[in-house]
Formats: sequence, structure tokens, C-alpha cells
Amino acid sequence: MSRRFVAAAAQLGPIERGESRRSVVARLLALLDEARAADCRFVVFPEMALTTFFPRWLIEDPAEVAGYFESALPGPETAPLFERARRYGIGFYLGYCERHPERGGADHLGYNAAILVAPDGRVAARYRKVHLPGNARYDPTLKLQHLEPWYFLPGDLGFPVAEALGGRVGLLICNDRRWPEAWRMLGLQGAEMVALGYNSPAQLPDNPAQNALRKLHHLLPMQSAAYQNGTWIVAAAKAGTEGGCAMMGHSCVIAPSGEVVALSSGLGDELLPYRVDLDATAEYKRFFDFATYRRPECYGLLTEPHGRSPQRE
Ligand code: ING
Repeated sequence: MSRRFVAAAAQLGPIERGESRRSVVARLLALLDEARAADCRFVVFPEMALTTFFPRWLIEDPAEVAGYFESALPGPETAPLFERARRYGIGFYLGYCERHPERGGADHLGYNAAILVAPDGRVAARYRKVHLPGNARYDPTLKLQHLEPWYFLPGDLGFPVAEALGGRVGLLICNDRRWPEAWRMLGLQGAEMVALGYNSPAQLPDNPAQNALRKLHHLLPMQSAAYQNGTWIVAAAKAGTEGGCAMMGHSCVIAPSGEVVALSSGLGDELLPYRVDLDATAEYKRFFDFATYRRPECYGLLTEPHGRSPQRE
């Protein structure tokens, strides 16, 4: 399989709380049609691409919370996406909420997850988000809640890298992109492309001094990670004003040089295609030749639980 192909971030505009799965899947199919017209072989959809980003609310109705989780993927409502992608020969990354088979109630119902499907329809990898940001309890002092540790169990599948698209493809989800350990775990497995979806507030009402830095703190860690691990990155936003909260766009493709080679400008449903060459990773992988230059004997602290955390002091 050729290692040159068109990959695209498929950014989504807001998904409101009442929008049906059927309506969301229709939007994903429209982006897939656009991807076919742009000759794409791989499309990256956002984190929680099937639902609104519900962890911004404490929802006590277990039926509503359960409605945000998939018991099976593909399932009856999502099957058309899998079928059409296979027919087009397009692989994809899709973020979704994965229901744990034995959990009930409103909390810890499952995982913030992503699936990687190869162009032939094979499920190449599954991932469950490791770095869950925010609080495990409603905090009345905050203007903006972020309750992922209340709704989700921490990911327990490690950091998968799959053979797909003629190379090695890794998966991360949103907040993972801010943690160098996550990227290194993929880099150590030879990842040449990393797919990532995100839901990131464009403004932080509880810390407005950060507002001017939001784009920098989105791109900076990914540009470093691409360069330090010699990998392409395709990152897709859920953007625009969703549930009254302004979410950032800036979906992007980042080259192994660390350069942002494609960047979305809008905040709605938008396909961002870019022609990649997986062989462009080689010169960076040679420079950062892990086997020759890394010194794991000096890195023990990285795997000791935990480094100093200001919250614990
Ligand atoms: N979103 C956020 C992110 O890392 C977050 C987490 C929480 C950001 C609070 C800012 C404030 O972009 C997800 N979905 O991980």
C-alpha cells in the first residue's frame, strides 16, 4: 500500500443536547462524501463525535446519560458510517463513549473512547482515554464544569499503535495531547501518524487570563510531539458554541517537522484534507534514534507514582 495519501481532519460544529444520533450520523456521512471527492484515504472525526460534550453538566437522569454511550460500535444507528466508509475505501478515527457492559446509574458508565477503522473496514485499534481532565465531583465554585472523571473510567488499553494505511497509526484523545508521556508511548512503538479528536473550550471562564493562550497551548504540545517522535498528527475539533460554551476550532494537520501544514479557519462542519507522505517521518526518526540515544536508565522517575503534584502539597 502506498505510503502517500490524502488524510483529513473532519471538524464538527456544535452538537446540541437534543440532536439525534441519526442527525449526527448524517453530518458524518456528508463529511465522508466530501472526503471521497477530495480523494481521502483516512478521515479523523472528533472526540465524542456522536453526541454533545455532556461532561460540562452534572446530569442526574441515568437514562439521559446512558443515551450518550454506545453499547456496540458499529451499532444500528452508526452502521451506515461504517458501511459507506468501507464502500469508499476510506479508513477513519471516531471518538465516542463506550458503555461498560456491567455498569449502571449515572456515573462511570464507561470510557471516553476512539476506534480506528482501516480502509477495508477492519477494526485496526480501539483506545480508551487515559488522561481524564477535570473533576470527579460537581464544584459549585466553578463557572464551567468538566466532569470527565465522574462519567468515565480511566482508559485501560494502554496506548495502541496499529498497522494500518501502509504504516503505523496511533490514537489519542483530546487532553492526552498535552502530556508528553502519551506521545512518547506511541513514538516508542514507531507511530508514523497519530489521530486525535478533541473538545476544548475556546475560553476558560474560571481563568480568563488563559484565553489568549488557548490556541498556543493547543498547537504547541502537538508541534513538539510531532517533531520529537517523527510523526504526522491529524487533529479534529468539535468546534463552535455548544451548550452555551465556546469550543475552539483549529483542527490541523502537523508534519513530522513540527510544522502546522493545514489549519481550519471556521467553527462548523469542515473537511481539512492534506496529502501526507509517511516516508517524511524517516529523517526525524533517524535524528531521534531512540535505540542509540535514549537513556532509559536515567528516566526512572517517569514511571514512579507520582511526581510532585501541586494539588497534593
Ligand atoms: N478537554 C479539555 C482539553 O484538554 C479541559 C480539558 C478541561 C481544558 C478544563 C480546559 C479546561 O482540551 C478534553 N475533552 O479533554
